[in-house]
Amino acid sequence: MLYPVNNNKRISISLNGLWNFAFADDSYDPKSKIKEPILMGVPSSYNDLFTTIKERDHVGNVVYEKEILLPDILNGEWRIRLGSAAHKAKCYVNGEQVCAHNGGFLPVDFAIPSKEKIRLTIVLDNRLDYQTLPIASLKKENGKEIVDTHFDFFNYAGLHRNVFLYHLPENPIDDIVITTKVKKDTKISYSIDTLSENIKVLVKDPYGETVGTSSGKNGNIIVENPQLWDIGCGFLYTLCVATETDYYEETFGIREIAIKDKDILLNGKKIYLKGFGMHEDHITIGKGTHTALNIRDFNLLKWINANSFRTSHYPYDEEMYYLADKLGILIINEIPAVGMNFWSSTEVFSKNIINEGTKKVHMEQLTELVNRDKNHPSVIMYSVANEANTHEQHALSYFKDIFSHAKSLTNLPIMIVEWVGAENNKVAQLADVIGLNRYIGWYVNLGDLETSKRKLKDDLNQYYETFRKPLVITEFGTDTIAGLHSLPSVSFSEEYQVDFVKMYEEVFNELDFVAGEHIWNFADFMTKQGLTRINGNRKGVFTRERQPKMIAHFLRDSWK
Ligand code: BDP
Repeated sequence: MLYPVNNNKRISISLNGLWNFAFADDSYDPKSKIKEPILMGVPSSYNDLFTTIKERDHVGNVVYEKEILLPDILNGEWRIRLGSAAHKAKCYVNGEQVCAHNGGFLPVDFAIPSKEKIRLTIVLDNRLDYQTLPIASLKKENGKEIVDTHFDFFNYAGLHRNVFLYHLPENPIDDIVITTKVKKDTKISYSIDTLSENIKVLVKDPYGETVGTSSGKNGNIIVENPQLWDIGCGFLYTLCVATETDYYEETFGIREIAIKDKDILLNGKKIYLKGFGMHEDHITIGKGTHTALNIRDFNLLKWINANSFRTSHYPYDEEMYYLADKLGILIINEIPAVGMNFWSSTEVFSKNIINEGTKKVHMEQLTELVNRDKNHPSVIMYSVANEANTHEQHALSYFKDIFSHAKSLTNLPIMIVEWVGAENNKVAQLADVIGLNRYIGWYVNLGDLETSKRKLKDDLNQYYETFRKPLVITEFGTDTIAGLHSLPSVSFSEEYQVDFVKMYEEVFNELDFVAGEHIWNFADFMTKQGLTRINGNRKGVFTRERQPKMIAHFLRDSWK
């Protein structure tokens, strides 16, 4: 499914802005209009727009509603596209259900079966359980339903991303897939999904010059002396596809990712990842997207000399990928398979808590993710899970299926992000690159960086000895209160964050199989309330307002 655009054949109209909204129970009937609507801003999480805990922590359904007069065009098809709908969505047109979707971090796209005035109703459900991604337990406590999340970010919900009304011509171009090979003569291969027979294709460089042409649904185009897409150099070509009825331009970069022994190679050269695990998280709008805030984040990534980030712990808004494409930033693209451990002795795979139903959802979301992001040069690998209980015997059969499904969708390397020690890990062998989250010196050995250093080095060495794969340290960090200083450094101070990261980097510098470091986290972010969370997780290198802590200056220098 291609992103909605405006051109000589297509119309795309933003439905962002004011919507009608209501809290609702399971008996809500979309046949009639919301009786006493609350005004709501889209895109945004609804949670932090309210002033009471009851509204902020609401569990269950909410309703978004908008009346639209469709422009008078007879041919073709009007469609709606929600950038995401957290977490489960049922979509109605004039009270009739037209679509249902499970998963709050990927697009929902459906046709409108009418050509006139419509009432669009989206019923969203923020309840999560063991057969959703992310994973949570749905419980009743003190007569109230609660979503006991097994992940460390606030369960924001709402229409988080851009909403479009868009029009497709008859026999539209349904999809375009582009792959590139970097050889002596660079080859661009494309395949186009459409019912049209007469298809013309051309490739333009960023200056608008045509550098290759072709025709037909599938083909190869050779570009002489291509400019490669690279770190800090987001050189983008455009594949322009024209049929009798439709036109679409899809940007792409010419680049090749490979894994060789302990190294990650971009265009045949070894790279070292410097950057962060991030979150989509902002004051007031929660997980809502905003172009200006996205730009600020990219400007900070550039300022600090980062070259990459992981979309911990779910796919981000598409604009983040377009910005990364343009700016030459690398992305590890993660599916929301987070919370697959309960931080207790409970076995989640072996006890069939996470089961075939979960696996089906996991696979469906991987398919949707790769389908959405396949043409972004910034995406260099996919992460299939974060901190699952991979020491359990049954985790192996679960992840064998997940890995083989991921491999059937993409040629890019597949990562799993681990917390389990190498000696017990049953799954990491399946990955092309292993992501490792480590908090030695924080959750264990707090304050003792000397012992931590020894333990960390042994631990990483053991990982490499066991699996012989490149290792990216996908999380390490300390909660740090901006403005709290201490000499000598103690936990929660800005000095301790610097000493901790310095020690980790000293270890990484000694180990050539460490292919990258992603600090946890880019910025402070909101979590559920908890005794180890001071109005959220404070491991940010930047505050939630996107201002630097002391560590940011250290990293800027170290990553130069
Ligand atoms: C890791 C999780 C991450 C948490 C982090 C932490 O992957 O989501 O926020 O720990 O504790 O276990 O800060």
